Amino acid sequence: MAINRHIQTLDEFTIQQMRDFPQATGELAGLLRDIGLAAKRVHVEVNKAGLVDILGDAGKMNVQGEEVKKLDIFANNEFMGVLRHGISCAGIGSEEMDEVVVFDDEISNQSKYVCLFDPLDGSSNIDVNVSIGTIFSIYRRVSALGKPATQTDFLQPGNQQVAAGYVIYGSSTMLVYATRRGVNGFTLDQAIGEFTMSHPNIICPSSGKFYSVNHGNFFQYNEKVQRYITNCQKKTLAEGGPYTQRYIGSMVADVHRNLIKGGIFMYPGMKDRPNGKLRLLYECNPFAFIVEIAGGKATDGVQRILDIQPTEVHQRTPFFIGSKLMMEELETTN
Ligand code: P6P
Repeated sequence: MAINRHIQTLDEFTIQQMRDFPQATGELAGLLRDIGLAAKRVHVEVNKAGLVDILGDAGKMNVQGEEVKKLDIFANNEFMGVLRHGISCAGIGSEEMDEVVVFDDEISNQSKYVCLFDPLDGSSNIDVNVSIGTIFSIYRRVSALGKPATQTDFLQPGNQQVAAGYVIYGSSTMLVYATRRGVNGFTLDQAIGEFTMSHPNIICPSSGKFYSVNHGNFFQYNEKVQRYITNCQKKTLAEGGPYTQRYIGSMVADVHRNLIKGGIFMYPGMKDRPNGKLRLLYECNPFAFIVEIAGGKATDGVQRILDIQPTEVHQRTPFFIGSKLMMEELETTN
């Protein structure tokens, strides 16, 4: 008998995906459900951040030399906690931790996957109530099962990702994740406390009218990037313009908007920071995977983000991502 489901929850969807692959062990489905659980807990704290003394800097500096706010620490501990106590993850890397954490217990050592997280990206926006997000990346281990995960498991190129996703804590809380089968978005229904399918099979429009870049750094960018930005400002109606410049200062929000409506997001290298600001492993790779599966493109200005061979967990990269035709126009700008 066909079960008539108006709206699928994230858990139901991951289980249905598993049913479509009889050989699946259910570990990936379980891992995604664990991430969904931690995201719900972070959602609760983010939504009351203005009410309790959880705001304000924790006083610590993270590995990036940035002040760490208490919500960053809470989010990091939540995601690490559910994965350490789950059965699907052998260890995690995180923006908030200097080194990767290998769980090294009997169950975790048998787990097939490792995860990388930016537990709360854009946290400098917490105090002014701007949307922030969690970004995650999932790899199949290359090290032997039954033993602890190794650094090599975390330093795989982005084209080896099994799944990647993000949570955006905005006007509503959404979890979007991609596997090679597609990109799907789930909105948190607080009435039942479940992420429910709201954006099935997300496709990134081949072009758009939004370009996202920090204009304050304009004269730090190379001439090619400056020329592309200037061209964006000059787009006529006949050329698909006029374009709108939208830069929220929270990458999850900017890239999410461009994924849904079309557009391009840029965090270029600069004269004093040739590798830019964004991190390859837990910011750029996950979004590059998601946007490519949805039909868009992502590069470092020279090569495909997903083809970069990482050498360290917190390495940075210039980042250009978005609609296919807008990315190709950037690439052909001389
Ligand atoms: P800037 C937030 O700190 C972040 O990592 C991204 O979410 C955001 O896109 C970027 O930095 C903003 O950086 O230098 O333009 O303020």
